[in-house]
Amino acid sequence: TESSVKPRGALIVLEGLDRSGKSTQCAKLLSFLEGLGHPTELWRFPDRETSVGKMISAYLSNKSQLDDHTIHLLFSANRWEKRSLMEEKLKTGTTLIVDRYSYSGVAFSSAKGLDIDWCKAPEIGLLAPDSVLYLDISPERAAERGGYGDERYERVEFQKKVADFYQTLRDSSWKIINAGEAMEEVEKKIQEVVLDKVKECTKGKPLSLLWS
Ligand code: FDM
Ligand code: MG
Repeated sequence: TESSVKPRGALIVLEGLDRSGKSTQCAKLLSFLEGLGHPTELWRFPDRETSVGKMISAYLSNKSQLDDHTIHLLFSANRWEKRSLMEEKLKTGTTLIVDRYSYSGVAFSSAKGLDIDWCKAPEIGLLAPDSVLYLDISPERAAERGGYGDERYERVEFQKKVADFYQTLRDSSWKIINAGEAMEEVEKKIQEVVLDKVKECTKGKPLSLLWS
């Protein structure tokens, strides 16, 4: 059909442990794509600006306590409240670079002991990324990188469990980037993968939904 060949923006997700370099690489990728003239925005989850996001932020900084299921659903709600804007941006040609998405949601909550299928369920129907780039670093090396802050989850033992669940979640479409390499190397690898995807989406690659 005519609409299926409409050019659109690409949904690019970066995932990885805390201190894997996601935020730095997201910022670099944004200026790279902008420099090539592609309309691009950088998003992150949790989006701490919304009212749901403020509850999440209070929880992460240990200012509030919440049941594990409750905070899981808030993280998911935080993605749902941005879903329609996300679709609109993509359909009007803006590429979105997203720093963490549903995979963080499932990996972190499963690492606490919640059932993985229960964790996936509220993500069903969100937009599926065109590309997931996983910045791969060992929990020990990540911890050496200037150490962690005071937020919940920033502990090596916990991050090890998160890494195991990321492993369970990944499929053959994920691009595993060795995040232990020099920053410039990581940057170049990400650029290659992402440019291909941006081109596919320009040619009308259809949007699909999680969880697939
Ligand atoms: N996190 C992030 C979750 O537990 N679930 C989610 O759905 C998302 C998006 O929140 F420890 C965790 C991962 C991390 C923390 O993320 C805050 P940032 O990227 O450090 O802001
Ligand atoms: Mg953090």
